[in-house]
Amino acid sequence: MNEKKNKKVVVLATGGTIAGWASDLNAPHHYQAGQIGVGQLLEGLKESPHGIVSEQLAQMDSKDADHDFWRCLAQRCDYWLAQPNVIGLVVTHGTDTLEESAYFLQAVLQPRKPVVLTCAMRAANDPHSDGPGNLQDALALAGTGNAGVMVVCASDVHAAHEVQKVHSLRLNPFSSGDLGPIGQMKDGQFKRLRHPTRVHWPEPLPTLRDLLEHQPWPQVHVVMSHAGNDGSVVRAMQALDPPAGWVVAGTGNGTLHRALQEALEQAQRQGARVVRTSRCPWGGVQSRADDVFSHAGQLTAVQARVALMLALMAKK
Ligand code: DAS
Repeated sequence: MNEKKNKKVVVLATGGTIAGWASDLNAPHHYQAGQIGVGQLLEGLKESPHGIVSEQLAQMDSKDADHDFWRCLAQRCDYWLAQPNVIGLVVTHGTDTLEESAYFLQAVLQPRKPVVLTCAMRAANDPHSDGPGNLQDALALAGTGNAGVMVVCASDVHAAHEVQKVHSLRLNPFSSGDLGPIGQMKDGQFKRLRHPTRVHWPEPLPTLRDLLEHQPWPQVHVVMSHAGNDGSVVRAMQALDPPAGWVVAGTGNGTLHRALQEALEQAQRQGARVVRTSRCPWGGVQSRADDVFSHAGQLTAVQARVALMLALMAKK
């Protein structure tokens, strides 16, 4: 076997639209996510210069991702990344929580090899499916040696800590904001457009062992500030089943309705961590003189939820 084929790219399949199946091709947007196996996903792709190993980790609609799924995903990524002949990983994933899984994997693994998440917005048997092209790009990107967790979709390459799903229907639903993607895939080649912004971890990070020792993982809820928010959701949860933490997606520069502010200050007095973010997709939040909560800087609310949950599991 030639030297290149000794080098492996490992494909970890988890479901999503890329594995989706439309029962009626006259209405391909009516499909079930997570229906076909990783072997079928890989059929019909161009010959890869590297060997390919594949594992079916899950078959789910990623809206249902949970902490057990993340525990399994982190363990299997960690295992394969440690194999000397593995040069990179591809994770096929639903688009809906892909940004959360990407941020989580970057925080926990900080890999020195490529870990590429990819997806599709059309089902596998849709005549215009985008899955095969995205998967082909992901396999190529996983072989480039670019360290870190990345997302590839519609030829755009994003850094894990910069990407968000910003459109519910578009074939290219992801964005890295004003700076744009870090690169593009063209004919199997990675064309870098820029380097990612420096990753800032606002909280201490746990080791994988810390994560695996925690069962269950601490619950961190997200609440959004909006007109008329009277803080009742926070007060109800604090009375019923108080979480370890709250992330609040505030208006503008992370400002909160005063009733919500009062409810969260009470929650903080009761022992919950509270982190302030903005509900605006970009710009993040800056610290303010009257801050009573910590803030998550440039992180989105869902990224801040991951960061806070991980911090609560980090060994002091
Ligand atoms: N519901 C979506 C998911 O699995 C389907 C997709 O876009 O992948 O996240």
